[in-house]
Amino acid sequence: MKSANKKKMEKKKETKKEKKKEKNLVVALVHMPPYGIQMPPLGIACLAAKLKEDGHEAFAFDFNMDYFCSFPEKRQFIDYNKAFFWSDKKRFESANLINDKILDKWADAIIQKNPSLVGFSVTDHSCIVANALSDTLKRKSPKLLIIYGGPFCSEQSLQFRETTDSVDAYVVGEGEMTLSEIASSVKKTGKIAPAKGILFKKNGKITDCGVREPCDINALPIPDFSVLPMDKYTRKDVMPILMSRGCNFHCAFCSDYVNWNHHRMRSPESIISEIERDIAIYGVHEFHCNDLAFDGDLNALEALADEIIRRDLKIRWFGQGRIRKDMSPELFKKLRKAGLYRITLGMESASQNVLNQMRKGYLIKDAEKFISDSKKAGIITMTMWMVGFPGETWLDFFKTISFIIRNRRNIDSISSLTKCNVHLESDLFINMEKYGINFDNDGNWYNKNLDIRTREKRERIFRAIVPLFVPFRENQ
Ligand code: B12
Ligand code: SF4
Repeated sequence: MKSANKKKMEKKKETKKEKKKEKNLVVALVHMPPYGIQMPPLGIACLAAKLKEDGHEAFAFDFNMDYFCSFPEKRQFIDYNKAFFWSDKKRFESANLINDKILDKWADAIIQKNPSLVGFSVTDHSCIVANALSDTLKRKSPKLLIIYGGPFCSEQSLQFRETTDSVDAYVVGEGEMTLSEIASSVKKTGKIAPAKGILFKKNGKITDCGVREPCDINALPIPDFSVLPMDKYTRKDVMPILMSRGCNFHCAFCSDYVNWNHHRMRSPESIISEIERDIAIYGVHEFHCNDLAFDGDLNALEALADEIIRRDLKIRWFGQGRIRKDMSPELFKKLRKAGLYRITLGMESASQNVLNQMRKGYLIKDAEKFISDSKKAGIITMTMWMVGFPGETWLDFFKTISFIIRNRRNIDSISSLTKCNVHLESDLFINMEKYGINFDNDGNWYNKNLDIRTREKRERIFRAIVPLFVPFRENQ
């Protein structure tokens, strides 16, 4: 009798197991502060779309937005200019940005959805708070599998930044295909199997599972924003979009090109289907192109412009471009007709000496022509600048100021001014000796020509002189 019961019980267990196997995987995607609150996070929408395409259930938690809505007195800290409070442990703690009550609330909200896998989208600024929430989650639900993806994730980050063993795996670069493989392995085995694009770190030991090849971006589903609290984002008239991924340049200070691979533009059909969906569902006619450089492939860009014009889509769009010698005045005009109304250019410096060291890949005269043609086509031209690149002298610095003054009629605004930082993964970091870079006790880099005080001084002078000629419009 006993053994018959045992058999019955075992059978029941087996069928339960089988059923669980068939059931879709529930995945929670988590976005952490600090981030922009104007538009939904595009990365989460891309990942949710892929998970749903694979038949899984995806939930998203935008805790940046929750923070913004729940703590009006702390809103200033998710502002662009205060983001550094989150990445510096001392400042993070002294400003009392997070406490156990908030972490408990967020962890409980996730656990309530009963996910098997939790994927955090993490930047260098959000890693401290993401680690704290991961620890809370693992304490409350030890079996939960936690992964990180996003700009924070690289082998160098895991080597040089504080991490927690609560995280089971890190996904490097484009996440859709790697997440898809992780979800399928968790569904089948309950574990994260090694796959390209994954880094594991346990007890201080990092295991690299290999580099994933770039995604075929036309094969990806269009981003799914329905998982996000769309009514909460402050700009209801604009949606983020990626027209392309990657960049073919290797600027010495940049780390973005490393994980995004070479430039690939989506087909006009794919981009337009997303635009039409956003017009139909969200009623928007303006698009923020989040590409590293939307003008990475001029033939593909022209094909897109032709199609937008042919379909008479009444849209406006803007994004970040690169100075290109081969951009013709005619193409500028066509792009304007197709809705491009604003371009942001990472100019950084206007000393040829510095541009060459930065590996920007263009001449000053090309930059002058580019901004002049852009302006003539009626496109608003915004510029981003950087002071204190390792080889920059005072003469180089003043050449930049003089360029801006000389070209003030073609530069509508300064959209950002930064002091040169040495980012992990960048050539400046990898080849530190080449640039003579050392670090002081506060973590600031210096070489024989430049230290933090000189960089700060250049920034002050720039901010004092340039607005007399060209307005600053940062964080736009
Ligand atoms: C647009 C943008 C913004 C917008 C955001 C608006 C919006 N809601 O869309 C604004 C202007 C607000 C912004 C602000 C900031 N930004 Co910003 N921003 C970007 C930019 C240009 C595009 C982001 C994007 O949409 N990418 C496209 C999506 C699809 O990519 P993604 O989110 O990275 O997701 C993919 C992968 O990373 C991965 N992935 C991401 N999350 C996860 C999670 C899991 C589980 C998995 C598996 C995979 C995965 O898969 C996704 C799909 O392939 C990036 C540069 C870049 N090209 O990525 C910088 C970038 C993200 N920003 C950055 C920074 C530093 C900031 C600021 C802190 C600026 C500052 N003050 O210094 C502030 C944040 C604070 C604030 N309050 O604003 C850095 C982060 C650096 C780092 N290593 O962490 C970046 C990378 C630029 C850079 N190199 O400096 N930003
Ligand atoms: S700074 Fe811009 S152009 Fe240069 S490598 Fe990075 S993404 Fe490309």
